[in-house]
Amino acid sequence: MKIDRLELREIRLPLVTPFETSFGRTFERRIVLVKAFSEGLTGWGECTVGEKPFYNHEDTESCWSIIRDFAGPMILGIEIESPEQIPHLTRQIRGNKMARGAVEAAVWDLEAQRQGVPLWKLLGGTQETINCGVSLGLEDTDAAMLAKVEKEVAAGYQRIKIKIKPGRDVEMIRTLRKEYPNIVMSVDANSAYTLADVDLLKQLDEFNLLMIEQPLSYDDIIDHAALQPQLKTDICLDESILSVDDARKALQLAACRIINVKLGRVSGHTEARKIQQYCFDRKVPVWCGGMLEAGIGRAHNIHMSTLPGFMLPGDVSASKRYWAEDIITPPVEVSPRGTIPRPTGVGLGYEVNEKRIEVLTTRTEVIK
Ligand code: OSB
Ligand code: MG
Repeated sequence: MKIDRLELREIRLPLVTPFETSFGRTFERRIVLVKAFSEGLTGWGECTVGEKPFYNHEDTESCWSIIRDFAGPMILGIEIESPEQIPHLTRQIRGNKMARGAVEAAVWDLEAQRQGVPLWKLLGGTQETINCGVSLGLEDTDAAMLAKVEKEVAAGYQRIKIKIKPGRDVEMIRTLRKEYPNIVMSVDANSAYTLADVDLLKQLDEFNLLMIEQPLSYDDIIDHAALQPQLKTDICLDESILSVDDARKALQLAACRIINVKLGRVSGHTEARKIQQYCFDRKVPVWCGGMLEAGIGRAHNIHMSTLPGFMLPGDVSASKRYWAEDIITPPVEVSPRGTIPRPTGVGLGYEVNEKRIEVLTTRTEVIK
């Protein structure tokens, strides 16, 4: 197949409730969508980048220009036999993986449609349903956090992840654990601590957490390797794993025992699948992370999560937790057992609501 043209769109989508991490609060998303055209078919990708370069170095604006000026032109008009060629075609671009991953995602959707199969089948997914957890943003009070935990436990989610930061950590988790001693619970620090905080982090061991996600610097593996042996709790790396090579290094150094795979952070399905395979071969669990995606990104996450290495519940939750109305139909729904069935339709298996996207669009650009 040859990609004839790409259409870039930026949409604005307000969150139903603000989401706060240790690096800031998000009220409204600015999302870049990529629509790829080939032989009468169209494929969709969603860029998973944040509005500000606070999670990683990329932002909505940088992704727009990288796709428009570099990643887009590099894949146009070239005979592509498999979407796995996309990382190779864009290899001259250093970093900027979320931008490149969005383009790759659109081509995977296209190829699945061209073959007339659901994306999970093309990727090699084996799981019939995926297991879902939720990520709960920071709250100023324990009471507010407790109310959120209560709601999501009642909804059936299989794992509750709590964002933490200095001052909102040990005592808050103690309060939550008192009310919910037996639920599967984890914490995510988004790099809010340093090795100087090891005594504090050790105190989290008493709460029987499934994992502590990214306690130290966003670009660190070495200090995490110094921290892991001092903790009983498993460390999960998110921010600092950008490739299968990073996963190998982290596991060789025993810097973590679990890996969070985010499609954009690792540059797309091709690399995500490699990380998943590398970890699966070593019995290291991976799970699918989230970046407050709208429906297209959420659908890609669902397909990825059917791969056999995704052994722990992911941050793949219902559309309604984030959006009054999603950009796909039907919206993503989670069963009372905390699962999502793999889609049965061709490609993403959800209908992209182009009318809704049109209404939300703040800018469009065609790359030919
Ligand atoms: O670290 O997992 C993270 C959201 C934005 C940036 C980073 C993270 C998150 C989340 C939300 O935890 C996960 C979701 O999309 O539900
Ligand atoms: Mg995280």
